[in-house]
Amino acid sequence: MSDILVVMPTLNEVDNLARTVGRVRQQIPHADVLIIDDASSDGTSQLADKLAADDASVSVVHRQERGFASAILHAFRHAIDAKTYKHVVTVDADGSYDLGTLNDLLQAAQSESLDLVIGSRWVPGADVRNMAGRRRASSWVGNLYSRSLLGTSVRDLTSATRVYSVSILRSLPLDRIRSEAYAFQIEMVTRVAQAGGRIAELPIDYVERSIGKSKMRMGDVLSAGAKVTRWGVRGVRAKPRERGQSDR
Ligand SMILES: Nc1nc2c(ncn2[C@@H]2O[C@H](COP(=O)(O)OP(=O)(O)OP(=O)(O)O)[C@@H](O)[C@H]2O)c(=O)[nH]1
Ligand SMILES: [Mg+2]
Repeated sequence: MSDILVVMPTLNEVDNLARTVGRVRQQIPHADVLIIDDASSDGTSQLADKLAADDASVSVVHRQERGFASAILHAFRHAIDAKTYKHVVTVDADGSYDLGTLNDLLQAAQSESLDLVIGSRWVPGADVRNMAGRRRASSWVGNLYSRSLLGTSVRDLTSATRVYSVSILRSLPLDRIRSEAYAFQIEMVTRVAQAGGRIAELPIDYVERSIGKSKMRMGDVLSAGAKVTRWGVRGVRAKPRERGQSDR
């Protein structure tokens, strides 16, 4: 059994899933891959079952509920409960992030005992292509705003390509996390930092998805902005908590 779990949430990614699973298997052949599909209507569910039938390291969870964050949280709990995993790698199925450096992220987490390694689009060395001006601006401004308010130096707080140590996940109050989408990614960085986790960013190339539809909406951007503002005003910081200080 592997000590690495790669989680891939899917919602209608039939044209992207097999390629993305292939990329992951190429990069980290010894990892277990967990696809979490929320009743996709385009054949993704059936394709995921086929990929799992053909490869013993791939498994699928079929859920009736919806939610990107709850899919990732499901995998975190699974990794903690299994007791054999040391790292959880999160990847989108849509192929936007270049997974050619996934093994570098994992190696950094393993060799430098990091608790969160972020594949970052906004550090030197990363190449971001095909991203419409408005999206680019909103990612940039959103990151700058969140970074200043939460007091962190992380430059890509919303990247979905990450490696977490299971030991840090175990120390987090996962049941209390209610954010979705971008806010969820920002909250995870904040929680890891508060728990004293060691965080690093490595550059990752990114090409905006060309196949399939994005599930993220303008509402997700606005709700992340509102949440970060609320956290900032309440004094939430992405920094190690002092003794006796509550986590919210
Ligand atoms: N299980 C599950 N997966 C989801 C859900 N919503 C999105 N996903 C998957 O999560 C990943 C990220 O979703 P995207 O729509 O690509 O969101 P994004 O990458 O932030 O936005 P884009 O930049 O527009 O692609 C993809 O693999 C989706 O299929 C959901 O409700 N449940
Ligand atoms: Mg995407």
